[in-house]
Amino acid sequence: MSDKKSYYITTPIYYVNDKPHLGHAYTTIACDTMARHKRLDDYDVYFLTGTDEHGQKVQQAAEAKGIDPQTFTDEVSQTFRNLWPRLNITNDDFIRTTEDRHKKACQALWNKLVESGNIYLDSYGGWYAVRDEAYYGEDELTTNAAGKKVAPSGAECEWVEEESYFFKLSAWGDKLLDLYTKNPDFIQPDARRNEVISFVKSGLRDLSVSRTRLTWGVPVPNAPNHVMYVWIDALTNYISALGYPDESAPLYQKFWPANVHVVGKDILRFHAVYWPAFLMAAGIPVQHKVFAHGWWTIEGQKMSKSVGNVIAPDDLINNYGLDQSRYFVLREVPFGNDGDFSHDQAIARINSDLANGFGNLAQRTLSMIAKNCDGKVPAHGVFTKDDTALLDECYKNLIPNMRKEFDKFAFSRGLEGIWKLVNAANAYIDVQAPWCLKKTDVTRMETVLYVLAETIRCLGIAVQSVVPESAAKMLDQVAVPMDKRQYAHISPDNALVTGTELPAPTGVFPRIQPIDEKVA
Ligand code: ME8
Repeated sequence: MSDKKSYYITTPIYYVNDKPHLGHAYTTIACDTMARHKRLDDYDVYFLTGTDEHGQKVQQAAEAKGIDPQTFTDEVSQTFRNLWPRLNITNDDFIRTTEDRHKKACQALWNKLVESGNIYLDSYGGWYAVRDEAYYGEDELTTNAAGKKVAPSGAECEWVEEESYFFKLSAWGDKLLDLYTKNPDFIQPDARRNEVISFVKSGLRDLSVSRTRLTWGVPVPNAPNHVMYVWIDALTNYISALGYPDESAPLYQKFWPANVHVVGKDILRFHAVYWPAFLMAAGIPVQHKVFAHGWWTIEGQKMSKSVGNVIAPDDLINNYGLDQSRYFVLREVPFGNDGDFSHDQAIARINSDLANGFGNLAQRTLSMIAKNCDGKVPAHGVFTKDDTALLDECYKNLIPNMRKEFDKFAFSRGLEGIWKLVNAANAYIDVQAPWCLKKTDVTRMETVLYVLAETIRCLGIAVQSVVPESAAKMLDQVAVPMDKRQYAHISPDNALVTGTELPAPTGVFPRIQPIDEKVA
């Protein structure tokens, strides 16, 4: 393995009780963007996703379909696995919790927790929400119209009483608070961090970590009638995929502790409280960060099957195009905030930034080069102040500004910055008016087109993590070799070479017609 800096990023592993939708696509696209960004910035990246296949919720979903849980999970897991290439997701591995390598890791972790005195047998009586696969305290619950106890998430709870192994979570409160204090970036965004800190400060109860009423789970070592609580099983995926319990495994050595677990805000508590507590108790280093992003609603409503407004990832691709969808979800809503998906906003954003912004810039420049410069990178004379101002933005500011934002998951702000350069380049072409220079000063026209083509090269490199396919097309059109597409190549040393033959230009970001117009 190389000695480049390492970067390990994970998505949640998704439940297989249902098909993938916009929410799953969103987290995975964001992680993919970060993984690509880091690779372009010369990191060795490991990017993990997968499926969470045990637990009561999955068992019930299989029973409802009348098939055995393994057949059921094989099928649904495959729909996730098939989806990711369609969204151009570059995960390095796909972990399933029903794999032997994973079960082995869970049992090894369990044994460590037993050996360190953190697990004891008792009996459990409490409220459990199957939908959330979570236990709740009486004080957290409300009662709905049907008289059922309801968790803060809206999920109905049932009273569960059984023999159970417990994890001594109550002993880890101070250590967790210490962890958050020493690592102020451990939980991001900051508002979420405060939420977790007050939850921990309010006092932690020991956690029931095994079930006897369920068979669909990882067996607890030496306790044949117990299976592990689905969350201790699920969280372990982050290390089982790296080869744990073999701590000398090359992937484990290189990539653990993870740089970041990216999750939705719904499952922050599991990642920022339970998981680091399990790890500390087992003597395993804790991940560096948890980033909890916000929640999408659809045209102001919660996404739900009963409302019939669930957006399937394929709908996104069919309606807007893949890169357009990736761009929209990352640009429209600051990562961390909740967002509302609106069809009109999607079209407006895609048309203004991609079709009229970047697409138009490339189209105008490249078609002029095709017609007036023999389809080759033009020569350039001495650069004027305006030329240098634009090129300096590319060479000196584009990547540092973007890196500053992307490294904090501030994709929206990072893209806003990149589009300032797109707009500056469009303003430059309007002011320089190469179509007029064509008649008055061909040498100057060539210089202007050179500066624009070079700007397109730099922009194409910069946007690859967000719109990979379109950026590749853009870079092909200015004939950038495949091995010259890293951020480090945005420098005058790698500038376009006069005389290089360019392929015939083709539009990269078409204007999208509103769906009603398409039908009409
Ligand atoms: O919780 N908006 O799996 P899950 C944004 N198996 N993101 C959304 C979303 C929405 N409306 N809906 C879902 C689980 N998500 C566990 C995880 S990890 C060790 C185990 C995304 O299938 C978001 O990332 O319910 C959320 O955290 C995740 O899907 C929940 O997926």
